[in-house]
Amino acid sequence: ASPSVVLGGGVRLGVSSRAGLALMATQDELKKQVGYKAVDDYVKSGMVVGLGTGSTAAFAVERVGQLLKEGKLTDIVAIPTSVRTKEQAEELGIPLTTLGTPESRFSKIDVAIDGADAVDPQLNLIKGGGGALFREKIVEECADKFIVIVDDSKMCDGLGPSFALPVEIAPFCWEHTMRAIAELPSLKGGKPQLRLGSSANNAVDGKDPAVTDNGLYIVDVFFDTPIADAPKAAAELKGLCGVFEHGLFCGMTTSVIIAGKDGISQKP
Ligand code: ABF
Repeated sequence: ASPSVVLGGGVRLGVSSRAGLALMATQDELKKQVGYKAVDDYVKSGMVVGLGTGSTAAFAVERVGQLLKEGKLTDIVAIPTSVRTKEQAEELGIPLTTLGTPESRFSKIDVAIDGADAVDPQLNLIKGGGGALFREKIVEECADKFIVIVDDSKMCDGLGPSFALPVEIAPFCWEHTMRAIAELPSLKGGKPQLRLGSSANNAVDGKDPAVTDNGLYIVDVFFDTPIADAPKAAAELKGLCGVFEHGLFCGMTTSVIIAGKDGISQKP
């Protein structure tokens, strides 16, 4: 994918025709199906719920709000993974908290529901196309269950070629950090590129770096071939000075709910 057409991260789809718009409508329907199913199957009254970010997760947030309003869910407290999601949840009247509250009840999350940019056969993920990867990761690590919701376009044989890997880095000496990322043995062949835009929440091409909710930059690493060992790459990235967080989510997924033209499936 060319970064010049990207909104957020390494998005693949170009939509300029009627057929393209129809495809988007279909994909939206698939996203809604998995978003609603995840909430219906996994969210129960009294739970602390991690709310993901992105167009698929937005349907899960919508469903939580809907069920609360109808009185079918009660006593829910939610932790949003981005400013965008916080605003959506507030509009829907979903009670919110953060991981930072002293009440022990909120130091653990019952279930987190979120989208992904790519899912490999081991259910490792690339996330962060929307720039919210740090808050997503910390919330989802605290969750007893992490439910991933995707349409089938996100499933891949190996992470990398289908969607660029986002890495959140400090603005200070960012060029140095980007070079260090390019030199990591486990990311061999990866081509890092600074994400541009006015902000990670409303990324558009421009000459300023995109800035995340944490005030940091994002580097998108583009690959022609799959990352050979995603857990190793995750560890090497974390070892780099200047890297705050990265979009490899390895060994975190409880289950992936996948919507395709032939219906909904789930792994495992
Ligand atoms: C979040 O939203 C991100 O981790 C991921 O980048 C993105 C997926 O967005 P969408 O559901 O809009 O494809 O889950």
